[in-house]
Parts: sequence; C-alpha cells; structure tokens
Amino acid sequence: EIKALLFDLDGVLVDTAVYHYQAWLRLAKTMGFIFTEKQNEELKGISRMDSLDKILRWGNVAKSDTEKQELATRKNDWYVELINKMTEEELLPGAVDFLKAAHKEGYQMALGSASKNTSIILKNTKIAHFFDAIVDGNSVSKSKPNPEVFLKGAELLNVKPNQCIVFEDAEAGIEAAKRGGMKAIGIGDKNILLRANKVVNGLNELTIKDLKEL
Ligand code: G16
Ligand code: MG
Repeated sequence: EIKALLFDLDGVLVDTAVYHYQAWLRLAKTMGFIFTEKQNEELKGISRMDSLDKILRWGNVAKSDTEKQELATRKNDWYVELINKMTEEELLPGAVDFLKAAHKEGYQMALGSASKNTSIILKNTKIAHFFDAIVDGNSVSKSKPNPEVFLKGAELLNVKPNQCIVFEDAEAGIEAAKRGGMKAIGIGDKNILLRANKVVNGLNELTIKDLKEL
C-alpha cells in the first residue's frame, strides 16, 4: 500500500531549468563560449559540480579545482539573484492542485531534490508547508541516479521504499527511484523516461485515482 509521495522539485513542481540555463550561459560566455538549450537538457537533475564539469568539457576548457569552486559560486550567485524573484505563478500547471489533493488524501509527502537552493524556491512559491520532510543537495552526498535522496526521504517519513511513489522529470531521478525499490511516475517524455511505471506530461494530467492503479 502506498503511504508516501516523494517529489523532485525542478521540472516537476517548478521550472527552474530556465534560470539554471541563464546563469550557466552567462558563466560560459565569460570563458568565451556558449552552449545550446538542447545541451542544457543534460544538466537537469544532476549536481552543480557535475553540471560545471560537463559545461567545461563542452567549451574545451580545463580548470583547477579551486577555479571550479569559484566558477560554481559565481554561477550560483547569479542563479540565486534570479530565483529570489520567483513567485507562485511559476509553479508548473497542476502542481498545487495535485499537492492539495494528495495532502487531503492523507499521503505523507517529502521533497527529494539535488538542489542546494530548495528553501528559497519553496518559500517564494509558497509550497513549503506541504512537505513533511525535505531532502536536498545540502543533506545528501551521492547524487541521482544513486537512490540516497529518496531513501533518506522514506526514512524521515518512517515508511518503506515499496510504500513510496517518486515523481521525477529526469532519467537519473527515475533510475534513483527504481534502484531504491520505489515506484516512479515520470513527468515528461515516455520515450526518454523508459523505466517509469507511468509517464505524464505534467501533474495536471494526474489524479489520485491514477496513484491507486499504479
Ligand atoms: C536541480 C536541477 C539541476 C541542478 C541541481 C543542483 O535538481 O535539475 O539542473 O544542477 O538541482 O542545483 P543547485 O545548483 O541549486 O544546487 P532537481 O533534483 O530538483 O531536479
Ligand atoms: Mg528534476
């Protein structure tokens, strides 16, 4: 029996990918190159440092660890400037209605994100109160597809992995859920999120009844 729902943040509840892209692109330009929106897709769900490594590879640029720390901090400062201005209007279609319905149904809910900036985003979009536990980039050491982020969520909610459904837009996130022994609902393209138990375009296409039929 499903008792808990674990939500990824970026790409499931809000669209911060555009802001990550703006900030990373600004950083790439300071090093003399750019990268496409299509390449940006590959950065979804992966950690800040893994993102930077990929971008430096795209630009054919080598940096020392100290320089990388500085670059990541600079990008994050720009990114935080952008998300500081976010409002609840930037929640993805159906997100709030789904959270409300799930809460009413009595499911426990946790956030499972790779981001270290979740508190700003949750506060500005006014959805923090829905979550009984928050696991994010500040509390995990291994990033998705490692299941740590979701296993910690289940542990904090006091439920077993097989009592959880994970909501994820990234392939690595679906993989993390599966490795953790959980069910997964993919938000996005079913030709990409192949391992998900079910795939929808957005939470607006999903009902509580769908969860029971999974
Ligand atoms: C999000 C984004 C990733 C980003 C990561 C780390 O993950 O999808 O693109 O690299 O967070 O973010 P930050 O630099 O804010 O710590 P998720 O798991 O919420 O999709
Ligand atoms: Mg995501």
